[in-house]
Amino acid sequence: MSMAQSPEPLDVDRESTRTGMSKTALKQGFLDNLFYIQGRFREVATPHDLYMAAAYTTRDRILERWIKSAQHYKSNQSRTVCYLSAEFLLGPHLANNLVNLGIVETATEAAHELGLDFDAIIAEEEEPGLGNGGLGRLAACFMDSLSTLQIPSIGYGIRYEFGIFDQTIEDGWQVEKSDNWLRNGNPWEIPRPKIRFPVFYGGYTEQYRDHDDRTRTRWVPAQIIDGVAYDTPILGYGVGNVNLLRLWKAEASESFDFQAFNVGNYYGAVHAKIEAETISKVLYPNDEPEAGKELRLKQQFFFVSCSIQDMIRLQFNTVGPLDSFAEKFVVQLNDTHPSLAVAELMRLLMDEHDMDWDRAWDITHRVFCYTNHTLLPEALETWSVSLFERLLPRHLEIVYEINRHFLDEVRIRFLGDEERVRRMSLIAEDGERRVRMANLAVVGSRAVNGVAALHSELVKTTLFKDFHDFWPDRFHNVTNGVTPRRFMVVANPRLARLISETCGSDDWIRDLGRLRDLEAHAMDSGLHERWHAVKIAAKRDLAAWLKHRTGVLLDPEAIFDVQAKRIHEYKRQHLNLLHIIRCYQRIKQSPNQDMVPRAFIFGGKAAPGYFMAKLIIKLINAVAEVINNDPQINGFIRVVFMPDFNVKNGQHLYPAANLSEQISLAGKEASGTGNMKFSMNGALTIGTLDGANVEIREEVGKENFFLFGMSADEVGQHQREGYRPWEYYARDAELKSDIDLINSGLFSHGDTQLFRPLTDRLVNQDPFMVLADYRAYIACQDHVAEAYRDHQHWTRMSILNVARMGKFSSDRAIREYAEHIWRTEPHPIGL
Ligand code: NBX
Repeated sequence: MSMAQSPEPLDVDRESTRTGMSKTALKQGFLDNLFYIQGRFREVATPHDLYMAAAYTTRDRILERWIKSAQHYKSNQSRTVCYLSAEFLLGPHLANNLVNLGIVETATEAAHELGLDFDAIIAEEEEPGLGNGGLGRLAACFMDSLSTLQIPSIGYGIRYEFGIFDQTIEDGWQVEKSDNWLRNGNPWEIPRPKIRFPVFYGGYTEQYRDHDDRTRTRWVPAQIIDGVAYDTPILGYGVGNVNLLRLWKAEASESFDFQAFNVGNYYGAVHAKIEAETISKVLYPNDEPEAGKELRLKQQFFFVSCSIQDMIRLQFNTVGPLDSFAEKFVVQLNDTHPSLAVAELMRLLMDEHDMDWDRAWDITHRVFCYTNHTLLPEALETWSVSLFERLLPRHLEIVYEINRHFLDEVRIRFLGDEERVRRMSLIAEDGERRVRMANLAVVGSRAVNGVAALHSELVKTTLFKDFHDFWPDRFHNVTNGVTPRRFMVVANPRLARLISETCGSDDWIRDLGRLRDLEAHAMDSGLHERWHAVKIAAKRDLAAWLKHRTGVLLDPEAIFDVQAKRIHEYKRQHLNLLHIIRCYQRIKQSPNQDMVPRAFIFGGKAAPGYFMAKLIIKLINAVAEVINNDPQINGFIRVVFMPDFNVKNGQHLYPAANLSEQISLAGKEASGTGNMKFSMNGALTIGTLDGANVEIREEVGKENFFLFGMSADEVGQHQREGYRPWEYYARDAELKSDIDLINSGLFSHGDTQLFRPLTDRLVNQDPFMVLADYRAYIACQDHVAEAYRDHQHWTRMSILNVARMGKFSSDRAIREYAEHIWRTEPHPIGL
């Protein structure tokens, strides 16, 4: 960090050092914060001190807008969207907030004049990794769009002390390191020690007679834990609106505390405190398959209970009586993780606020809406009735009662169809009795949606077919979107600048449909040259970054072929690997052939307990080691695994990609959002007709998309007819030789057994039909290589991909939720 001379004292009044947007105000604000918050002067400040001062200087400017927004929303009694999500994968705040404040240039100049390395300050921020992948990142994009569209909203979730693990690669294997993201403090959050709610667990319920001699139920818990609010402001782009992300931290209770149970037992008291705090300690790192862990159920109830209690408090503070609760609030359930909210709102309305069942249910089922993110059966949440009863005895009674009312209605509609009743029940009765959280979410909500057109169809025709028969109007589609602020403006400033210059305005940043203006220039050779230069510059940056972190050197002229997402068999990273091995064998067989150079880049974490996914990472690294060190290959193809793929590192990847791998088995990827991020940055997609790929292809045009593989219908048909992967292996000599090469030990220093679990699974079971799609994939990759030779044409396709991505802004998605599902209005806050 270069440390220039102190600037002359600056002549600004105190007020404007907190809120002023001028360069002078930013400089003085920064120096003040460095001094008064970090307690440092310039000459001894560490890079982290500088980052903290920059963060506080930025936050100061957001807080003024935040207070204004809160005042406006309160006095207007605005209808509020509450987005309940166990995960918010925010990514670094600083650069994003500067973009949304519109002061990137001023701040850059201010830093420069202070002799500071602005990029180094931005890079200093450790991201809050409070999510696993797509679902958590979607919640973060939605928060950005809610603020930008000026819709009053609160995101509710958990303030995990440890987010998703940091991934390192050792000897080719994934090794997990704990993510101690709060270690150096978090300048973006404001603790609210007085916003605190008790959360009950365990114990029993009992009936009693109230003052009107009515029979009521009360829950006598065995444990009470407090949830304390930590607030992070979420600023919209170019608007005065700032919404609230409220995350709950678990603490030992003040009321039900030590004195009562631990008189004279100091050690026990401290132990109780530690136990309480474990609830918000760590994010569960498994994405799809459900583990059914008690602590996870406790986490879910913890944040749900705090959030609903907070909403009731806000109702009393603003509107008043609870009767209008469903007019004041709409709650979106991000998957089933928060679906206990249905039972918790019923409990609070009845047991704490004196309502009878019918009134409470009338409110409850008008408040909730539920988004489904997966069809994979192993990912659907269920909880054993015995665990549920032990932890949440009152909620089990309420779930039973909801079920009784619901199944009575089903029986009346479908006389005698007990099989249907069994399928739709909130309780699974085959084997150990379990609570079906997805059924609870559907029954408790007035709207249910999938996250891409194909997925929403499959939701209606397969997963929730019975429910769709029963309530056809309840089902909707809202195709996912991502925020162009983070994934274009922050991640790829060069491209953003070029687009604004070409279109003559930066309106596209808030209205992504305006990217269409690029189409008029798609044939312009001047633009082609600049477009190509922007891509090459991003590829150089990424190459330098990867060289520094992995030692692998990539050729910026090569096709950057990228697959970055969680490692999962259904996403088929191993199909990509089979193509790499095919390229390798081809070069070995005819070393002098004219081939287009390629850099194969992977990124993604595997769930720590998912053996097959971890073996895929090992195989990627093993193949990389052999190919990258084979002198005969001579760098023609290179393979590299980017360690620790997260939001921050992803921002290096999207701008540099030429080819985006979206190759899941059709019908398995609900939407995908990485597909959108790549395409917005000018990568072309090679993909199946899965999730949002279908709609991306519709938008960009089929001539600008590399399609391969079976459709979801064909997959279903093939499976019904009986899928026999070993026949593909036996019949296709190249496929056989690629798999055999893995088994030969070439990639494992002679160990012929290491990758057997993977190759045996492919040949004998292949649940995601890698072998069935192999031939089509290889053929399609050959088309990609041919197309890349024609630089002009490729660049034109790249421009058209970006020009036609308007639909995939999260602003469009949020507008659809607001109009069709939430029925909320914008509340603009002036600047
Ligand atoms: O949600 C993902 C889907 O797989 C994507 O297709 C989709 O685009 C995205 C947003 O709609 N699901 C996902 O990321 N799930 C999880 O991360 C997850 C986390 C915890 C858990 C189950 C799933 N217990």
